[in-house]
Amino acid sequence: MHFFSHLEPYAGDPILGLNEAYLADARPHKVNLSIGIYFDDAGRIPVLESVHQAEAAMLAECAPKPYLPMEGAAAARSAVQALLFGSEHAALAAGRVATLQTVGSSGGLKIGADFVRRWLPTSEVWISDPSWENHRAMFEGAGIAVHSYPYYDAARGGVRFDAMCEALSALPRRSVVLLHACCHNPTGVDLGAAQWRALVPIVRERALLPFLDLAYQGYGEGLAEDAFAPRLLADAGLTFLVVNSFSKSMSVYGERAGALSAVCADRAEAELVLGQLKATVRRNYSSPPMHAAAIVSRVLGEPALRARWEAEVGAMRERILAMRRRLHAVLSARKPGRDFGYILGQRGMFSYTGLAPAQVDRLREAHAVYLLRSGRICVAGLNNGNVERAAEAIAAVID
Ligand code: KET
Repeated sequence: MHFFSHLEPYAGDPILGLNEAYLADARPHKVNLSIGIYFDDAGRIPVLESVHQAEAAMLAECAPKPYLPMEGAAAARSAVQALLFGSEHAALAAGRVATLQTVGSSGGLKIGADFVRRWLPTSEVWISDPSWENHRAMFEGAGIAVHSYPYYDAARGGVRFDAMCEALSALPRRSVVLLHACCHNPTGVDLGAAQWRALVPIVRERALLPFLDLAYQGYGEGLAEDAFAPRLLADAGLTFLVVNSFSKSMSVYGERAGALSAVCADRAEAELVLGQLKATVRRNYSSPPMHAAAIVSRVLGEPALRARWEAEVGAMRERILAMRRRLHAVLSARKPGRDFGYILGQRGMFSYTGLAPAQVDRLREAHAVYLLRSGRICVAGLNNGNVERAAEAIAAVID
């Protein structure tokens, strides 16, 4: 009996599949600019000292491992709230924020999507054009129709802000608008403070539900600075959802450390929301991972570890900026007629190069330089040992 022979073969994931192809490539000089992972100057995924110390203390305690509650560990949840909004924020004091520890921020997106589908069944989702490849798949997978709003201006390397506002102003009421809180993936082009402020009246007047994705906190301008958007929306008294991730900021990708927060109208509503989010978790994966919760609550909660972590995040951000400068210098020297200023202006791990799929394929096949076919490179894959070669290879495929 073949129950499954009718299945369509899986084409593979555009990001994870490329990373696997890179790992399987035997060429020693290969360069991985595909996946959004921070590598250090030796090309390794760092184990942060702050995280290592937290784990050493956990191991020494040898504590039992019960299930966590559906919503996750209380200490991690409140540490997340303080990191996102600042510990003194009025929305926290008012009890109008419901926070859930989730299985990475991907888990938070999935729980949020299922929640929207169940409780706002007529709402559809709008994502930026372009967005992280998986946003569409996740919401569609939850049974929600996904559309896009104008975002990236390829000609100027900026945001099509007027077109974006016009599109958002015309959405059906109660539409969900997915916004990258900082370090836009894949373009590296963020909204400025004035633009975020200009969105507030549109969100209020059209009764939109923002869904913020904050996967790169600390990689843009700084930990507090990168939380500008959730703080602004909370200050404005708006209702919204926000997922945040520690995969990148704590370099704990496989631990699946993330959270989903719902900022609600008042405490009573936040309690209702928390209850239904818990029910959604129970139906999905029952409860989140304990090790992730312990890392997050210790690193954020113990002052010495917290200070160490903040310095480590700052060093990762600075190293990426240094790589942006070197990439820019080599490309500018090789292609004097061209303006590569976009590399310096973009923020976070990614740079949108504008390279066409054929150029991307040539980089992979002829130069063993891996990047997404959209032209996105992960600048954090560059280091002092490979940046010249990668930049020369990119220059070689540009006419
Ligand atoms: N949101 C965004 C915007 C994002 O770039 C990622 C991961 C995630 C969420 C998921 O992170 P989590 O580890 O679940 O908290 N992006 C990189 C890796 C991937 O595609 O899974 C990437 O874009 O390469």
